[in-house]
Amino acid sequence: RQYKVAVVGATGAVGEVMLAVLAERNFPVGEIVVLASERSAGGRVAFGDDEVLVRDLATFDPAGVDIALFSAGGAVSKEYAPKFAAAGAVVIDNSSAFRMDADVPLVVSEVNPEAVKDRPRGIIANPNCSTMQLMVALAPLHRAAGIERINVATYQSVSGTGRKAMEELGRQTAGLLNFQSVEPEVYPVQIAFNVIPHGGDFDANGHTSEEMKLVHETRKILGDDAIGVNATVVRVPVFYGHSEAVNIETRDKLTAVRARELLQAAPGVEVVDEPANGGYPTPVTHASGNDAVFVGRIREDLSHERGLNLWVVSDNIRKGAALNAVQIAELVAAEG
Ligand code: A2P
Ligand code: 11C
Repeated sequence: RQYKVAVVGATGAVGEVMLAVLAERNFPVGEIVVLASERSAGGRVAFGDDEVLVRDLATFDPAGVDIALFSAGGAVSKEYAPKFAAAGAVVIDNSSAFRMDADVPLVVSEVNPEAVKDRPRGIIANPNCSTMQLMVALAPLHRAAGIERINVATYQSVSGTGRKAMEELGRQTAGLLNFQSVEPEVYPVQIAFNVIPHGGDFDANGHTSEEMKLVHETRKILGDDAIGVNATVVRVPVFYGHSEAVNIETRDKLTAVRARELLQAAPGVEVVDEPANGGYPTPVTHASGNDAVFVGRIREDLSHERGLNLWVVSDNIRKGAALNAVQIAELVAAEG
């Protein structure tokens, strides 16, 4: 069977890769519809070897769409995803709009694929990128040894913020190398040659929304509300690929050797772990443009008997967003 597939936010950093991944993986697309705001309607975007006309979401009739991949921000999803679902489409939503709703499954294809089936609203949520890669790496360890607590510091690339943020990093970098002064626009302070301990919005307790997504989404995906998550989210001047320094405390002792074996056998994971120069994954050398979640620096925590350290790197736009959304579409298509 062939599907009529809509990509909402098709001109954005994630939408562009959703189209590329659909084509790359030969998803059975009978007809593709690419949607964005009226600002870019009338333009064209690439889909495989074709160029497709961008249409205005506001005036598009969703009748007949089978599967809709949304990545145009939470406000757009809140308004339009229910309309697409009401018209009969299965909506796979990359925004944070529905992730924590009890009647919307939150799915990482390697971790809880069975959850796609239970979608009373016709909406399936795609996790946040930093949670996504963490889950691919930690689910096999959780199953084997029971994770009680996760401590994570992230090093998130600017593509997570969108196209304007990538342009800002490029512009500031070029400007500073040419002795020009630069003004921050997308981020509150300069991102070039800097690191910013801030992702999303602050809450009353001083945590950011990006940090709280790691707390709540982790528990929902692993189906375990007892897991403690302590997160610090940091934005770094990297274009593609989020990195995470992760420390876990497990119920049962997990040696580094056993963890490495579990991860080597885990779907979606690639272990890169030689204690030598370059024997670890980085955004530039491994993650950018690739599908896997790369794990290295696996070692036991000298300060805690059941503690383990890991370094987890993945392309936030691919596995962290577009690829997982397409993998969810594949799960839906496999239902027949
Ligand atoms: P547009 O190019 O027309 O602004 P990014 O996250 O990289 O900034 O991309 C955001 C995506 O969401 C873009 O494709 C953008 O389209 C789309 N988008 C933003 N606001 C709307 C809207 N109100 N209606 C439809 N698409 C939108
Ligand atoms: C980032 N993860 O890197 C983000 C952006 O909840 O989908 C995506 C926001 C979201 O900033």
